Amino acid sequence: MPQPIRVLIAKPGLDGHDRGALVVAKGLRDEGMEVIYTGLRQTPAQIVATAIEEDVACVGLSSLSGAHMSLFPEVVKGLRDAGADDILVVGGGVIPAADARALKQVGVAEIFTPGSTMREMAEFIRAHVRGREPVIAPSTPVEQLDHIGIAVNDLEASVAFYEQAFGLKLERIETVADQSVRVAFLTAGSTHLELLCPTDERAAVAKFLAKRGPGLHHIAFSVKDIERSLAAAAERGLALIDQQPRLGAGGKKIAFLHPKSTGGVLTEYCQTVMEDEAHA
Ligand code: CMX
Repeated sequence: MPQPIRVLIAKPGLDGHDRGALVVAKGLRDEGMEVIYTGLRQTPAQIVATAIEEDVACVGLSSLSGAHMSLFPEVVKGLRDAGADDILVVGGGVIPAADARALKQVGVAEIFTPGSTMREMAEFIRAHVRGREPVIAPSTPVEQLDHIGIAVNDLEASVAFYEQAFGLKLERIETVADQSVRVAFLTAGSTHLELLCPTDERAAVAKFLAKRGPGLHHIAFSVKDIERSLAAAAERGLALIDQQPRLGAGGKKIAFLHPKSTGGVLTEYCQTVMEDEAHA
């Protein structure tokens, strides 16, 4: 497993405001990085020492005091003098473009000004940390188990079974033309069962029923950004059945991962499509 990137967020100098630095620390953590925060009013020498001691791959300097032109280069020089110039240094704050250009010339890899997104910062760091193992972008964590798919031969009879045996409530029945199935969704606490019945003998579910008989067919995780989750899954070596999302039940975007790469369990990602996106 690739290790997460370790980042030191540091506040050099006398600047007493760290809200921005804390937001960046949290944002990079959400991007899967391990973030250490120095606290306020650090000297460049303290930052260099902490970066080396904590074995970070990147130092993110934040300054709002206007002293970035002296403090940032001191950190770069300190790392170089200590033989740790493989540590990537980036900076952020209210920094004029001319200063940013000058800082880049002395070894600050990038300057992020207000308006830069967390994604931009994280992607820059991932792409530029040096001398380490290649780093794979983390998957966005799944939101929740959206449903469990169960292949059935008779949809109505199976709905009645789950209603009677377990008191589940039928939410809706619909046909998913793209997958050649009729599906019934039953609410089961905070998740759902999706009963799947083929409408066509060439359907994936028909093949499954013929080979294995009725039973557990797949699990589905809801995700925030399905394209990104697919890209991250592919990067991790998981086999994608769908390279691009398709239209699934409930008008959601769906995509499947092959069971041979997910421990024998056919796994689906699904993403609710926003109203405005659906009508675009
Ligand atoms: N869970 C676990 N393993 C499965 C599986 C499933 N649901 N379906 C097939 N497999 C296994 C088979 O047992 C077989 O394993 P062995 O090689 O060890 O025998 C292997 O996968 C290949 O199976 P296959 O019968 O030859 O079937 P295909 O390779 O043609 O297709 C799969 C398998 C998963 C790629 C195909 O079913 C698929 O594309 N599924 C995704 C789409 C889908 O299932 N849609 C229905 C649901 C739609 C919805 O929820 O709306």
